[in-house]
Amino acid sequence: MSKDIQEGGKKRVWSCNEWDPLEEVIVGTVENATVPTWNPALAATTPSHAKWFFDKYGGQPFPDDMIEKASKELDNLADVLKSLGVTVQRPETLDFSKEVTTPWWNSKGLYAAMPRDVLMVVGDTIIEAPMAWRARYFEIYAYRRLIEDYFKDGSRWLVAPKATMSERFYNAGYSPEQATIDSVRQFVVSENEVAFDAADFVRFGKDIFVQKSNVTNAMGIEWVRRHLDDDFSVHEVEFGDEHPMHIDTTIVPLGPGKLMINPSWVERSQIPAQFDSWEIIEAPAPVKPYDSALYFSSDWLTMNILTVDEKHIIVEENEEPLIALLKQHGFEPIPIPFRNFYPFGGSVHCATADIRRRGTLQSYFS
Ligand code: DAV
Repeated sequence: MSKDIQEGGKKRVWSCNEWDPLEEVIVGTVENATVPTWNPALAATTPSHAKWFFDKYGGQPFPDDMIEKASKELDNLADVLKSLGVTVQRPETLDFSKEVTTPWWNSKGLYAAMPRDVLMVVGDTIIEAPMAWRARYFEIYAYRRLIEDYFKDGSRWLVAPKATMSERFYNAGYSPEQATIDSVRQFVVSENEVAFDAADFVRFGKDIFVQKSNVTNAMGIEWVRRHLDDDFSVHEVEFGDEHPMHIDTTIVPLGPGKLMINPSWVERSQIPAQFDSWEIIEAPAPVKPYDSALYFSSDWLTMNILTVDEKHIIVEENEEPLIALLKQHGFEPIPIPFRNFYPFGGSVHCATADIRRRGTLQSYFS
């Protein structure tokens, strides 16, 4: 990689980690969000208490009041970011209620609420994730006009191979009740085709950590590894979440040398040796009760924060123990209301995707 590229130069697309000063970001939208129908891929990670929601609304739009309240919070997040000098882009709204037909299956769509899941920027390259839910097969097209603009402005652009998502893509024998057998984690995605969501990766400059999950398999990890420049190393990690999907409520960097961990899923012995000299900070328990049930995620959306720079971190305003902890560690948290977005399956990290952060490509591990 040339020195110019290592330093980002004047590139519009450039982001190497989670904490350098944010300059351009995509904020998702819940417009036209459609509730998926219950299926094995969804059941692998969705809390069982939430099944009634999918039984009642599957195939229909999310209830209007949910959309309305979450939209306001997303618009406010966009405004807060703009007030901090960050350029904010929003995806196009697709008709997610439209059923699509492939040679193997039919499905409606989901939403364009979580750009973090579908694309990631590594250096000057945008990577489109292939995804692992049928309802998300065409989701990336909500971002295509933006990506085409970024490409015209000099970005590199990698599109991972789309799986068929036919029966062979899923493990027919997978059961969420038997997610670990003889100490070996089981997943609903098979190893027959490439699968990954971008949110199973977390970037620390030249080192990128990734977990296998119910949407990310070994082939997916290997695909990313082989397509990145030699400057990058992709390290696989495994933690204690029995039903993993996306790493951004498990380990979350707060800045160079500071890693926040989920104390209920991460044993100290599971933290890779690279972090031996890092300060490990345990996230406080989520603040309950919630205004609404969480249909797609665990409670740990507490940890799903957005670092704006090495000082400022956007957090959900009710998460007071987290806010206090961040202050104790010298950060200046920026609390915003975001609880009405939670039932869509994420918080501010999921709802955004970095396009540009100022800074250079570095190694943060000795
Ligand atoms: O904690 O259930 C949610 C992260 C969504 N991107 C969890 C993972």
